[in-house]
Amino acid sequence: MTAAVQTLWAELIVGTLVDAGVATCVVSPGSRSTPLVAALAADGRLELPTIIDERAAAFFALGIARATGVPVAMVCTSGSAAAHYLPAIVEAGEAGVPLIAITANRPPELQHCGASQTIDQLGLYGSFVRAAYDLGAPVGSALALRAVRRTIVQAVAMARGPRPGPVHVDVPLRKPLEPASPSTDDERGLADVVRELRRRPIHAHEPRLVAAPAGISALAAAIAAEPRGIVIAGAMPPTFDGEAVLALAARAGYPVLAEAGSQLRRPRDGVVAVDHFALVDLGARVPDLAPKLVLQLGAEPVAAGWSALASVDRWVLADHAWRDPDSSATGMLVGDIRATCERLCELIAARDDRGYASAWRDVEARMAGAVERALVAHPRSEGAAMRAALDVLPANALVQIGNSLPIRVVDHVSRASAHVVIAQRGAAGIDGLIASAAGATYRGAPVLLVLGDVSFAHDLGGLLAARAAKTPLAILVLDNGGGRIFGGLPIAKAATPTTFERFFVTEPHVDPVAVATALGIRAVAATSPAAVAAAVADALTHTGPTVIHAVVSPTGARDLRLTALELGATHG
Ligand SMILES: Cc1ncc(C[n+]2csc(CCOP(=O)(O)OP(=O)(O)O)c2C)c(N)n1
Ligand SMILES: [Mg+2]
Repeated sequence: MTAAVQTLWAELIVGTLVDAGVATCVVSPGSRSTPLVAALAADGRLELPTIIDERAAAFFALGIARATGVPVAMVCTSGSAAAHYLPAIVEAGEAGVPLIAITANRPPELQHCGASQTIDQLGLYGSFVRAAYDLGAPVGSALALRAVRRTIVQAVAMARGPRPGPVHVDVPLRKPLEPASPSTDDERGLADVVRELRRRPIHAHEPRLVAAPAGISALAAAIAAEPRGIVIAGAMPPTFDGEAVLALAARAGYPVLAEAGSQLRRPRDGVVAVDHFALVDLGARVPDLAPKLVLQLGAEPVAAGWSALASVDRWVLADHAWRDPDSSATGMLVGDIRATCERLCELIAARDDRGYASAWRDVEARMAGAVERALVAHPRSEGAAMRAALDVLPANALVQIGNSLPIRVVDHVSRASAHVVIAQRGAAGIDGLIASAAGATYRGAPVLLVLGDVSFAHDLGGLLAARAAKTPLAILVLDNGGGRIFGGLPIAKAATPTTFERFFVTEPHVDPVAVATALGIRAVAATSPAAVAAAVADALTHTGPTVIHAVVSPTGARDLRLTALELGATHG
């Protein structure tokens, strides 16, 4: 192996990434990765955001890949740098987001001997990656170069499907790390091999999972026989096209109980949209509504009440992984959901009897009205601030909703709209939300991120990464003085107030405006829903991040919910 061979090796890795469809590579600094970074810079065709902290870099890459559906590569140096990719890889693995983690490594002769910045990187990401490839140290042979190209093509294909997700490519590299040109006949011959390989087109179309026809027929028969059916949808990827699901619901006469993150919360002819199902007792309270058949898709709904459906005949439409956290599904159709729904539409007749859906329409109208009045009653709630922000968004904006209370509140207050809503429901962490929302700006539209104050404090490193946002990014911090979701858990009463505040609420005592300002990021405090609306509207006129700090009541989310339930129950 010579420096020139290693340079060709790196050029081929990078060139093949591009040839296989990768458009962006998030780079973090380091020395061992020099050949890769030099090749990335020389190639010139990839977008190369640079983010210092690998944890934020990986979340940034996750945000791009999740919002665009296109695999994103990321490159870092060896050692603990590579370990910082793990949280985003966990989310990508659970949520099915295509990422290619390329970690530079020391060559075999420097392993297991105390060499600096050297750890065992093989298998670092465990079962969270779809595949892990060890490229081995560069070798000057035509077969080895063909294998490099094949491995990178394979890695990108594995990231795309049939079960999209992260992959790991470990790349041992030797000193000297700086690029060198071929100077011997052998090296020039290998350069010809690389050129020839690059000339050959790649046809590596990833396989797609399609649900078994027998399963689809069985479900079609069940739908045809049962007028009292519903569609219930948790979070789906922002690239999901829900038209086929809505068309099926329209044909079957089934109401659609859609979470904001399902991409199904938009008006469609013939569909009864039940956006407030989180406020409806899906169990015994409203017998008129009790379904006999449930079609479920997406991540587990955040509304705890959905498990009241456990005893009902329930079919899960799962894109690529088994989804039945209650272990009570009667049917599981794993495969492309759109294709499944299109086929179901062909197999069933349009239903005339719409009585069951009308009962839901009435309940939905009542709960929607109750929420409007509750919002007026609680202007200092998370919901009022969030509603104000959502209402000023242009139609093409993306909305990313943080976990904990925001992901629950959004179901109460978001109106049917064309907005794509991004939720981080793979591992449902409060981590990396700022960095991943900044990545989502790569879809080319403005982004609104709504997150809690603890979540904001958790991703202060992500705030640095947010400076790489390509479009306006409004970061709305709902500051209710700590992790207020825990106030709704039994521990809130079981622990002493001091213990509860210290170990659960963990108020960060961070001033988001001061922190953002110190980083050179625009920031403003908003003390009312009207101020939030004005701040978000203004933020969307500036490329890059703006932090908006909204102090809300520590009991706001609970107050809003209880008032809405009360009004919905009594003012029919
Ligand atoms: C990475 C990670 N660490 C810890 C948790 C556990 N957790 C869930 S909610 C929460 C508090 C979030 O507080 P905040 O962002 O202020 O939202 P709020 O509950 O006030 O809406 C914590 C620590 C988690 N989900 N993910
Ligand atoms: Mg909070």
